[in-house]
Amino acid sequence: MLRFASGVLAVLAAGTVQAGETVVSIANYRYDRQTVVVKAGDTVEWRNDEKRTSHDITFMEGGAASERLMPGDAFRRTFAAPGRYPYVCEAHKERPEMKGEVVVEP
Ligand SMILES: [Cu+2]
Repeated sequence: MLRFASGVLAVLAAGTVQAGETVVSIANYRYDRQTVVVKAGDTVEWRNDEKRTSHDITFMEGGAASERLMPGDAFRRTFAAPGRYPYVCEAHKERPEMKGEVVVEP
């Protein structure tokens, strides 16, 4: 019970994860989850957890792309409309682990 309570406090203190938000960590030249499924209106956050490599998130449909994310940087996008949103890291798109997809359910 104590352990559970302190875990909750740690999450709140970090202040990064809120209800309706999904985090994709980037490390070792890969997105840690290649497919994430969310609901319309949800926000996805990508976080560069590398030591020294920068990455980006570039959506295939165009229009939305992150800046080049330096280590420690994060990018967020809120998905209003249901659909499939494939993306790559433009800088490393030849790597299969640097591709991902957000599936937005109604
Ligand atoms: Cu990359």
